[in-house]
Amino acid sequence: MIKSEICELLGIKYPIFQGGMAWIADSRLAAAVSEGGGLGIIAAGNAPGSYVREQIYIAKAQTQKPIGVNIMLLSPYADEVANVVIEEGVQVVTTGAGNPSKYMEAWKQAGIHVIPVVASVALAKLMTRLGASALIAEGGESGGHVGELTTMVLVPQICDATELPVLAAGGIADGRGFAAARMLGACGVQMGTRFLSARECTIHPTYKEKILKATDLCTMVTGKRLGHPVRSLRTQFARDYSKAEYGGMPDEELEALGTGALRLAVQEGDTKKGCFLSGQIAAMVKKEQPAAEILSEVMEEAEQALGEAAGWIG
Ligand code: TUI
Repeated sequence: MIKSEICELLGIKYPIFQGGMAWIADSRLAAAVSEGGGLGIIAAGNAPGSYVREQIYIAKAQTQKPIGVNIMLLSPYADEVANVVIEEGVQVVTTGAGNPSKYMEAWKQAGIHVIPVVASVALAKLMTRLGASALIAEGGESGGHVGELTTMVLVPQICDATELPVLAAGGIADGRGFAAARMLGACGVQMGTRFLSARECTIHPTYKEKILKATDLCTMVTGKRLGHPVRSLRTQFARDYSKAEYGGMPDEELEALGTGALRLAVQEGDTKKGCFLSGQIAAMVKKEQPAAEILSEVMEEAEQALGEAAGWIG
């Protein structure tokens, strides 16, 4: 059994978080992950507070175990959702795509464990000062909104910059990735793409199939020009968007092209207009399986990998 300080802090069995993927990580997936021993996280994405409140209710009816909520800081509803997590007594809040400083005091007052995603040493230091419970260091191999640095480069620097427990994210989908993350100084991992293959993940069957069939060079980053780079599968949509981005389409038109694309992928499986967010590791996600099985399999593989590593020393 691999021990981790994050398990003791949060009262979970395995040091594995499920990423708060917008439109995807709903109460069903989050409850299944928490029941399976990890930390299930409901994604607020761009949804209003009422949606998040409802998802929290549903998840709480399905599991007594801790559940997290991810707040996407670019959302127009971020302020509203920031209050909902306080009102609903959520135990863990993760944040993404920005700097959550203005909410930290209120969340801490409410006894919430705040675990921001950081993509730089500067933000890691600031979050440590403001009282975060742990940090998620997410490298650009991840799906969705990406920072500049890779996981390999980011994680050890974040670990050196803070005393807090650090979870590694971006490019991790199995026990080898988990073991590597531990070697870099992380106490655990967050996985997104791997959980797209969970049986309890309710994305459109076309989305799931695309992940299961993905190969090594299947993802690309678009959106750099507007300041919000996003990694997704290299679909017709992604190629068209990239062409428009580098072909000089005006900002407003480019913005409009991306609007609603995530929902179209998740709910309709629309390969022409949908944006299928995915990490680079999709190629290693091979089959659909229950979330609980993903968790136990990753931990078992990690134990084997770390056990083998111990034998390398003569
Ligand atoms: O947030 C994510 N992944 C996401 S958010 C999302 S929705 C979206 N839609 C349109 C445009 C952009 C996003 C889809 N996927 N992951 C966590 C994450 N946070 N990765 C990187 C960061 C990050 C980057 C810079 C966090 C903080 C940061 O700096 C903030 C600052 O002000 O210093």
